[in-house]
Amino acid sequence: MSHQTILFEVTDGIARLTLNRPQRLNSLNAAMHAELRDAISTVQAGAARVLLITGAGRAFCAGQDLGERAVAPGGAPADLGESIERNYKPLVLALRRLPLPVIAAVNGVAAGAGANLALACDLVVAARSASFVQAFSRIGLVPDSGGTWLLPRLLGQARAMGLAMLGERLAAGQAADWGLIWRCVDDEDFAGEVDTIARQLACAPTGALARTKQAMQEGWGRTLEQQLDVERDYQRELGFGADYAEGVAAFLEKREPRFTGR
Ligand code: T3D
Repeated sequence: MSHQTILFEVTDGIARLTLNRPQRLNSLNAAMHAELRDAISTVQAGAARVLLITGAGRAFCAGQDLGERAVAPGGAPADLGESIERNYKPLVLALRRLPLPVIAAVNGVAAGAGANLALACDLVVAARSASFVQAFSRIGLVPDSGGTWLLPRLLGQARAMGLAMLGERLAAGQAADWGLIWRCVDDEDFAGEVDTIARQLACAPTGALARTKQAMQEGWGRTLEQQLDVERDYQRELGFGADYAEGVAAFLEKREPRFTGR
C-alpha cells in the first residue's frame, strides 16, 4: 500500500511511523486510519523490534479531522460510534497488543484522540514545547481512544477529571511531573533522546518486553495473587528462551548481550 498521510520505514529493527498531515496538525482522517492499519500490520508481521510514532511539523496529532465531521445543511451527522468501532478502538487495541515496545515521540501538541493515542503507547517521550489537550469537552464529546480508562489510572480521578472537563493544555513538563508520561526532554535534545531510546529497545529482549507490557496492562484487572501466578508463568516461559540464556551468559562473561528473540 502506498502512503499519502503517513511516512513509514523499518531500519535496523526500528519501525518509524510519522503522522504526516502537518497542515491539519496531523489530524486523523479516513485515509490515515487505513494507512495506520496497514503500517501496524506490517510491524506485526515483520522484523521490527520497536515501533516509534511521531508527528511531522509542529504537532503530534490533533485527533479526529473535524473537517470530515462538517454537516451540510439538512444533512445527517456522522455515526461516531461506527467511527470508533471501525477506527479508534482497533487502533488503540493494536498498539496495546503489539508484542514489542511502542514509543510515542510527542513532538508538539497532542489533542483529542491524538493525546490518548500517545498515552496508549508504552513509553511517551515529549518535547518540552509539546502539550496534551483533552479537547473532547470543547466539542461536546467524552475522552475516547481509552481516555476515560487511562487518565484516572495514570493520574488519579481528580487530575483526570480536571483535564477531561476543562480541556486545558497540559504542558509536557507538567505531564512528566504528574507521571502521565515517561520523560519530557528539551526541544534541542528531543530527536537525539528519542533515537537513543529506540536504539536501546531495538537491541533489547523483545519477548521479555512484550510479556512485561502484557503483564502490566492486564494486571489492572487482577488480584496480587493472580498477578504473581502470571509472573511465574511468564518467567517459566522466558527462562527456557534463548534471550535469558544469552543475558545470563553475557553477564557472567562481562560483555554486552546480543538478544535475538521475539
Ligand atoms: O469523530 C469521530 O470519529 C469520533 C472520534 C473523535 C476523536 C477526537 O479526536 S475528537 C477531538 C478532535 N480534536 C479536537 O477537537 C482538537 C481541535 N484542535 C484544537 O483544539 C487546536 O487546533 C489545537 C489545540 C490542537 C492546536 O491549537 P493551535 O492554536 O496551536 O492551532 P490551530 O490554529 O487551532 O490549528 C492550526 C490549523 O490546524 C488550523 O487550520 P487553519 O486555520 O490554519 O486552516 C486548524 O483548523 C487545523 N486543525 C487543528 N486541529 C484540527 C484541525 N483541522 C481539522 N481537524 C482538527 N482536529
